[in-house]
Amino acid sequence: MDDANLYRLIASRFPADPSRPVIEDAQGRLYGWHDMDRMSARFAATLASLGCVKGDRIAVQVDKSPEALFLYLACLRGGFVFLPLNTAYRAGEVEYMIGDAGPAVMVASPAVVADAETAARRHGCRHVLTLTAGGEGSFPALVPTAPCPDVPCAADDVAAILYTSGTTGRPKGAMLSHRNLAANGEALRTSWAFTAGDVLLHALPVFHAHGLFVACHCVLLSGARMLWLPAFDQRQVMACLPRATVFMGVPTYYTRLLAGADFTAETCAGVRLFVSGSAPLSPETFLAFRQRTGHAILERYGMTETGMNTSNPYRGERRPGSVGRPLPGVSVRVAGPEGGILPPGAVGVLQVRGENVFAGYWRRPDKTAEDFTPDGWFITGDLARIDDDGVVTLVGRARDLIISGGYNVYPREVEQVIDRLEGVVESVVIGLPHPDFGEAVVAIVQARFPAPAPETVMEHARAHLAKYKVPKAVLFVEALPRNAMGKVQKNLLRQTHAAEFAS
Ligand code: MCA
Ligand code: AMP
Repeated sequence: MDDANLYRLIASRFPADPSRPVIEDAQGRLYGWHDMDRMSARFAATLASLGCVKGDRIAVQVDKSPEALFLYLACLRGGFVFLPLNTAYRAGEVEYMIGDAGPAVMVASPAVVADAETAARRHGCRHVLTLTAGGEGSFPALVPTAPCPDVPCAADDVAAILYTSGTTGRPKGAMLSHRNLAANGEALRTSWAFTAGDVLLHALPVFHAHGLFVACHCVLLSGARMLWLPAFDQRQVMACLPRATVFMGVPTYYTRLLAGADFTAETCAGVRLFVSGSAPLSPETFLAFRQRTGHAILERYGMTETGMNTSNPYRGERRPGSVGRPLPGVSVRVAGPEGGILPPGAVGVLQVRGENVFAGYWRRPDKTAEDFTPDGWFITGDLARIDDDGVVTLVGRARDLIISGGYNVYPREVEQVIDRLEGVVESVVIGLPHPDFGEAVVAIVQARFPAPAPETVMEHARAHLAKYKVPKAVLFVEALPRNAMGKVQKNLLRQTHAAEFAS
């Protein structure tokens, strides 16, 4: 069997001098490629010493650190399945995912380890260990008793499971294979012209596809280097940008940078490429950024299940409001309501095919089957049109989904939580335009007397949901507007309250 382990591919791209830095953290600490190789080997050996074997899931809910990345690479090396969890998830959200995925080991930050232990006990996860933002904790303190496994993998072996919510409100684990990750990483590296001379300013979280795969794989497959910030902080980003050649972010990062009067063309003098994705980049932001800096932000489009599908060109016109053409190896088409394929210019649901498309949802063959056409295309749920020249423009979503600051929020999940609160008759959750987050989560509540205060609704949501899902406003109505079928008219509510966050 050919070894398709993604780590093997990464190792083949190490620079000739492996002492060259691959990561520089916010404290100025340098980590060479050989340090990354040694640390990931040690972590893989630690997991093997704990009894983990190929295919075991390793749940990781930790703050961003170089060690968090090394733990991901350790999972690749050992053939373990990396299962990253957002540190914002609350106990109930984590418990569901742990119960569903059945990890053998969980590595958690000290802030969330108590919840992790409770979930682990209930679901038979054998080991819960800690990893701090400073790279310390009970996991790195373990001394391995086994050698680094360095397990050969088939291309279809699962490398990672990333949970992504569904319209039902229950997250599903998207299984990404070594082939999926390698194919997408290579497509991005070549399309965006990464070389060993690049310095990527990395400010994204590493528990989602954007920060973990899109950003890191471009660097790890090209021998480049990263300036590794713990999170997006406008001041820190401003301070580091002059040393970077590439920056990637969600649209909120760009609007926040533009909000600083001291953010100028000079700040970006050494940058060759700004990439945006995860949420729509408004043409206003694109134009304002170009005017201020001279840079046309390159917008691309993807999903957890597929990695990146389309991208504006590295060389050539980057069209504001469009997400460009399919990446090498990716095919796209648009289907009508009956499933028929539509001609150029018509709006329908975008479908995708290619080596980037995931292997299916973990233990959910029913859901997997629902999301693929009989001839094997993945149904994205995004509404799009493809113009004559092959350029894709997203025009909306067939799914009821809010994207706030690059994070997906499924209204049903939030409604279900709010509806459990005493005094609430029914809630409806919508996304409204927001100057910072693009869209903000808002709850429209019909309550009985005495109605709970908006702050009580938010408090309640905060206790059960990650903070980014908590409504930024709670509005009360006498009755929810319904159509003849009795269905709540969300469009009407969106129109009525469109100016809620107008600045
Ligand atoms: C934090 N809060 C948020 C968000 N983030 N609320 C709504 N939307 C958010 N995205 C909460 C905070 O907990 C806080 O709550 C309050 O809002 C204000 O916090 P603030 O300090 O402004 O937030 P922040 O910590 O600066 O974070 C905002 C952020 C961050 C920098 C935009 O959310 C971020 O880095 N987002 C990137 C998401 C991402 O990587 N997405 C990729 C998904 P309180 O006031 O109550 O304390 S992968 C994907 O989508 C696909 C594959 C793709 O195409 O990339
Ligand atoms: P996720 O489930 O977090 O992987 O989010 C994937 C969704 O993010 C896609 O289905 C799109 O709706 C949205 N998305 C990603 N990139 C873009 C973009 N450039 N413009 C608009 N929406 C995007």
